[in-house]
Amino acid sequence: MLILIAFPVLTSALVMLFCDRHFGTHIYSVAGGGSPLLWQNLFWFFGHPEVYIFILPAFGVVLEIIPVFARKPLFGYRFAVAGMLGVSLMSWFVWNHHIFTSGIAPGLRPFFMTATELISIPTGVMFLNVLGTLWKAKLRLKLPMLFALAVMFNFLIGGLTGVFLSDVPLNTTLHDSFFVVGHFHYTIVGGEIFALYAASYFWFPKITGKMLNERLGKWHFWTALIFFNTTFLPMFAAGYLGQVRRSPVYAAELHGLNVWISVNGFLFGLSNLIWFANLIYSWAFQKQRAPVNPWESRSLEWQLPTPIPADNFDRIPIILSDSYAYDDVNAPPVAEWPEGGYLPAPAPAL
Ligand SMILES: [Cu+2]
Repeated sequence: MLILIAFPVLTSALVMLFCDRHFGTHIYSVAGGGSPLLWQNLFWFFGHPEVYIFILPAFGVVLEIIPVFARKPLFGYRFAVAGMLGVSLMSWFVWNHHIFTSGIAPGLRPFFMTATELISIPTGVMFLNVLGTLWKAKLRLKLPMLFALAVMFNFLIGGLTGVFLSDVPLNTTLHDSFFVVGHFHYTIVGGEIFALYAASYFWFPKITGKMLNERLGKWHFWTALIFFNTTFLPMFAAGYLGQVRRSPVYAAELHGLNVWISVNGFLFGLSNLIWFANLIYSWAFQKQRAPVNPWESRSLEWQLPTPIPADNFDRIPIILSDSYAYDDVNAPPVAEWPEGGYLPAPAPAL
């Protein structure tokens, strides 16, 4: 829904930009009576929902993985769904927080400040879902779970600094500083890229029929988590001390901090090579086949054999019990297929 509404706005803005550049119109240029602020408004009317277009699938991955490894149903499933719908709706009423300092009417700012602070409530609901699921659970700390927990850790910092930045007095001070860069990367990299890591370790066995190597995965996890944080956490300090972004000029007293950030940024980059190496090694060179359902997930895709048949389900499965009924030892299998079929053979030991 967000994509359907947001992208046409960006496309229209780009068409008008194209006309300005090539057909002599002045939609955005002051010289011809146009308004550059119109571009900023159109871009961010697309741009803020866009960050939720990124993060909602990442939340979906995390909320799907955590019950499997906590062996409990997702706490407050309906609230999680309501939270996602709430975020989707509210994401249309916050875009001006990107342009508080651009010369918009100051009277507009309290509305967008309040709306932005309110959107942290449905986001916070998803933290409650995760905490409630982890509560008193016996965790299986496998790689997908470690990365899912890292998403929650990183995104907590990303989300809280977002509340800081939505506040107009702080925003006008911290605008275009490294504080913003740190906040952005805690959400987009610490949240979404880490969710991509989690998803890769989780679904790799179903996609390729091979497990990702556990030892390489542990190395990837610890180096990525540590170097991600040692790169981006100091950015909040650098920004607060006055380091602006998009500038080649660093104040002398911030030299040490900036060098630290650069070195750790490269180390974080290198940690991704371990991930790539693992993907290639495990897929191409590892002989051992993965079990059909290595994580004992109750989700439907794991009830299919590996490799997944061409049409996924050749017959519509009959659902016998809840996909999240991890706490019910007497729960029947998730699904059965009429006239037999896809229920997997018992998983061979790893
Ligand atoms: Cu925004």
